[in-house]
Amino acid sequence: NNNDNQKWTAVYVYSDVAAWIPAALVKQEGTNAWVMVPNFPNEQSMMQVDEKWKKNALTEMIDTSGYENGILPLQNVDQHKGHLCEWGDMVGLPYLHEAAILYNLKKRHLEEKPYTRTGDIMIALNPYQWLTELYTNETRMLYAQELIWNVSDKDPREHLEPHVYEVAALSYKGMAVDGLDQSVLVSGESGAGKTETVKLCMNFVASVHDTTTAAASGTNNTIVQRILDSAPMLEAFGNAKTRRNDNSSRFGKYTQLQLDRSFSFAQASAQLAGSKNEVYLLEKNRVVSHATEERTFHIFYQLLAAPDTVKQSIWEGLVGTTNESFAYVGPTTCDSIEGKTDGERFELVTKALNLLGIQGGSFVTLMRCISIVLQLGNIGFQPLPDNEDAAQIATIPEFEALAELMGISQEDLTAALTKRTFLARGELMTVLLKADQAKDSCHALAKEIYGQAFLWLVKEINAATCAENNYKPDGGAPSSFGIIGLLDIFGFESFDTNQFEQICINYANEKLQQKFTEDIFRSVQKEYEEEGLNLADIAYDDNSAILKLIEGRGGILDLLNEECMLPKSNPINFTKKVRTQLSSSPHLDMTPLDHVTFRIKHYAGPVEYLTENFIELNRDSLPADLKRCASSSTNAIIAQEFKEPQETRDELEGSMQRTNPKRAKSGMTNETLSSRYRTQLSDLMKDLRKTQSRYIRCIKPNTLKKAKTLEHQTTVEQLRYAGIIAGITISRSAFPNRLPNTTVLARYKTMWDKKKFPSSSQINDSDDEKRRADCIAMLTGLLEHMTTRDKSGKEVKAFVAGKTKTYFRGGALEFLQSQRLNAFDSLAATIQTAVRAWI
Ligand code: AOV
Ligand code: MG
Repeated sequence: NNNDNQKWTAVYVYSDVAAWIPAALVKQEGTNAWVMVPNFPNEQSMMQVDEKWKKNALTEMIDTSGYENGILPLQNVDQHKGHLCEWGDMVGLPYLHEAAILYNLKKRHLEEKPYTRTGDIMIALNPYQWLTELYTNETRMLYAQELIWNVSDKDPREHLEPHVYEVAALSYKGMAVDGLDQSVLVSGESGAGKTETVKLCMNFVASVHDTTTAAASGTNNTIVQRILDSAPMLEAFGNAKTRRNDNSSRFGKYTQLQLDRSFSFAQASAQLAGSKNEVYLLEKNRVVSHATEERTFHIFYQLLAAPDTVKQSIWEGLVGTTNESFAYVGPTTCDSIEGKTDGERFELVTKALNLLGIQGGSFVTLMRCISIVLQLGNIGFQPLPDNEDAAQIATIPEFEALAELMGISQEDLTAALTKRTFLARGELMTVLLKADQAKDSCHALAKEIYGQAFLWLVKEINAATCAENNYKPDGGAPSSFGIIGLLDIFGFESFDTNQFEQICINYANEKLQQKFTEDIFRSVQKEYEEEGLNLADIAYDDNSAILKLIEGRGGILDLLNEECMLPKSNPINFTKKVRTQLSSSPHLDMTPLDHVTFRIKHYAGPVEYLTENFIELNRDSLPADLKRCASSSTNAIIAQEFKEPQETRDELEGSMQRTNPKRAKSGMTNETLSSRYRTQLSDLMKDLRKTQSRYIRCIKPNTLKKAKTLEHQTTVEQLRYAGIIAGITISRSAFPNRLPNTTVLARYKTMWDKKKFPSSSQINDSDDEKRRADCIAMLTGLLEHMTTRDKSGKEVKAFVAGKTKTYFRGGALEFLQSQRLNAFDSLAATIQTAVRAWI
């Protein structure tokens, strides 16, 4: 609570019955301290807190198990910390909330156990140290045997530690045995471990492939190697060192592993036959600028660290050879990522590209694209001596090298960089650019060439790895490919300043959250069905209204696209439209802000967006002159990727039969970034909805990238952003607490007045049905006064007993517990009286 600048520290106490309960430490008296547990009706008053005690103990979480009435002998605090109950699967926790989850995760993190389940969700804390014994081939085989082939009769969940291999194995099994396509949705903030987690999943599937297909042909083993190599290769071109992660993915990725289901159905094994990648939102801007302590994409450093002979074969004649020679790269103190130098990485990337068939001429073409980008960064302009408003090239040797590399005449290239042509009233007009505008042209061209080279590479990887092109089944044609999709996508972001990138990222997260909510709802439904419960009770809020605000008809993206079409668009007008036309949305915060800001209340919390760069980034269009010029390059990748559809070309050449005058007028030939992205996300969601999804939520335990360190505040925030808390709220919305029927009977039987509420059976009966009957008989009596009536006058009990578990409505379990404590109190009083009498 930060009110009045007064900091209170929340404390959570653990007790054997109520698990973690938020509480305030209240009083120290001699060796005892009192803890106020707000949920307990009999302890509502707040007493004075001893300062010294508060300082030493408040920031810690304290175990009170073994103590009744919240009385906690101080001398035992330390001793008890080591004996806290720990849950590999948190679904067993009778009280499931932030404190409980946080404590449990922290304890496991310190014990080097990075994975924890909450039901079907796997939480993965980045250990920031390679726990090699966790990722051996033996471990992979253990999870495969237990979970895919069920070699032992034991319930795997009971004796296997939670693991990313568990998720991979269950997906494999779901695909190979149940015949359902699968997806693993990995999310989390930057540096939380998404990319590593996805690679671990891929390795798992490849290992299973190796064991089950020892006799597989050489061709198919090459495909597996290509699939595995494609991940680090995309990292070379799409990852960069940032403040938060030395190997940060600057794009989102959905990899679909294709498996030949017909391979050996009887043995529940499916051969890895291919893969396809879809990429989202590469951060192209990083090509032209990056923060001092960060780097641009790895490949630039790797190429510059390559042996001279290699460099010469690619760019003889280029000006400059070191990082410092190029404005887009510049000096860096970091020349190795994840233990390998840029030079070593270049060798690996070359090998991987070769394996994909990108060798010889096409390797040189790709590397020349990178060199062209490098050289574009070094082109400078100056005003013409006789005209301040026009520019000429100031760096002649660099420019000559660039023109040669691109295979474009110097005249054409100069014209494209320093002039702009457009159609106005049917006539082709030319405007000269100022020096800084010409420099902007260079930046725009560099970004676009890099972006297109990246997309080209993705296409090549797909062509070399997809099963349709490459897989040769050992016996006959494959009947169908099963899919295991692996999604490695940026998690929810909320910074001090949030711009267009953040709204795109958070929009994707809202889409995924919607699916997550649906899936949780479905799993709760399934659990209730298995317990034989009526479903009428589950209700939940989903985030469709937020999605409507962003992507719906007339929503934020529509308004942005409209603004982008206007010749005189500007961020203030756009922001005004959002704030007036969408004012009825409860998710748009209308608190007065400045003219270029609006705030969306996302599922994970409110985010304030600064709209200054929205229009420019959403347009994402290269001026037509540059596009045309690039398409005439002799570099095959650039020529191919910049080729325009004939119709557009005709328009710009001045054809009078324009089909879309508005588009031609503004020189805008591209659809906007957000509309492309919206389509991509909608396709992704369609694909995902055809699969059975599993969730891995990666959590970054600290910002120092340090092992065995967990920061409470940031970890809890991530749990919220990951939707874990929201998910739990849904699954526990009707019944916040649950206990196995065996526990209910064992714990509360002393309070059961059997004469008043007779039961037909004995408590220790081993029969599920009888136990359930006993629970009903007992709890009907104990919780009678909490029974309410719904709108139609129907009786609503404070609990529902299912086949094996009892579900309690809010307050019911707390009430039982307080009654139990009172019973202990009176027992203690009786003993004290007896002892006193005896003394
Ligand atoms: P990210 O993908 O979630 O960030 P990464 O997967 O790149 O994060 O992980 C960041 C770093 O954390 C890695 O480079 C490793 O050093 C370390 N790491 C991650 N997972 C493990 C693990 N299981 N064991 C040991 N170390 C690990 V970003 O792409 O920035 O959003 O854009
Ligand atoms: Mg990543």
